[in-house]
Amino acid sequence: MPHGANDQVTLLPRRGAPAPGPLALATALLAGCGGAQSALNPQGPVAASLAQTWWILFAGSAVILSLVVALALYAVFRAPDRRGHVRPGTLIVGGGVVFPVVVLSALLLYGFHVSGTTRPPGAEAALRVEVVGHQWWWEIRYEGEGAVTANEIHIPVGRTVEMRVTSADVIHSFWVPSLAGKIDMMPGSTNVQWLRADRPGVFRGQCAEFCGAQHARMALLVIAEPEADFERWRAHQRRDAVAPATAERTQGFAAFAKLGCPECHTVRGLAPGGRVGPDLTHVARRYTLAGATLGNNRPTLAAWVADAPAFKPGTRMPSFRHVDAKTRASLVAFLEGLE
Ligand code: HEC
Ligand SMILES: [Cu+2]
Repeated sequence: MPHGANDQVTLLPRRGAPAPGPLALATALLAGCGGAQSALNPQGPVAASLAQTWWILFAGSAVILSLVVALALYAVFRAPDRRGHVRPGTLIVGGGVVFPVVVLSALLLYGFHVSGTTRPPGAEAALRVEVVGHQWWWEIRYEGEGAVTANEIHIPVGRTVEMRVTSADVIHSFWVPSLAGKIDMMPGSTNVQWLRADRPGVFRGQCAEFCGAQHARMALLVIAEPEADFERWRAHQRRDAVAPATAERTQGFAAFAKLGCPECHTVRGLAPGGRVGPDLTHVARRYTLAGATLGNNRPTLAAWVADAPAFKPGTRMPSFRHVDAKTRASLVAFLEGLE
């Protein structure tokens, strides 16, 4: 794997690193319960009610497991002539019929209640965001706005957001554990999910339906920010790209056109059309590249443009290794100008 790939969230030791001690391992496992991508670290109402369900099921299962283990130990260790007072009939009817009926009915009612809370408070709310799954990145469109981006969803804190999800190719699944449950992205139809972030923060999401070789490198970020910051971001995203301002960037733009990049990528205002790959109009403003698996900075941008398949074997973006270094540098300069 090229250096830097997937360096965002590293729970497992790198190959060749010394084996972690038990303490380090426990810390790593516990860290899995917090952080930017955990269903047990809810940051909004939908995720909170799902997390509560998780804890209730966990506690209930723990109680029932203890009970079963206690009964098994009793059966094994109590002398046969002294366990006569637990009658088999009572055990079968009580433990095999009455108990499950009561517990499962209670869970069913609770389940209805939870699915009620994951529905939106009212249809009025919504900021609508369309998310289209691609192998292996996310296209993000703000309804009626002309704002299109990739792998990075900005939302205002405290506002209900309607995610309308679909797919351009195979089935994917949209999952941002800190904010909501999973929802399938199906080609040819649209599924709707609601979420709200109650706190500002950056939350990581991950494709949750195996979608091909690079499924594991199909992540995204949700950036929840105060309303004013969000509006500023959105106003900026709506704008077209500015024309290249330096000689190098102008060369880079010419190379961009000549090498066929616009067949797959749109740069609004300069090179409209392509939708095979991410919209690059404001690519320089994004935190990450390539499905939130690479930080967005000059070395990673240069490495990606030179040889994308080295990072994501199987990607539709071709390698541009054959292009001379100077032309590639001008391409990177052009992309860096797409603020
Ligand atoms: C045949 C289609 C195709 C062509 C041609 C192509 N790309 Fe791409 N590009 C893609 C796809 C698909 C992705 C998304 C890959 C992924 O993350 O899985 C991508 C991703 C990118 C990204 C990362 C964007 C982000 O936000 O993650 C950049 C930058 C980029 N391409 C630049 C270029 C440049 C510059 C050229 C021309 C030299 C080019 N591409 C040519 C398909 C293409
Ligand atoms: Cu996927």
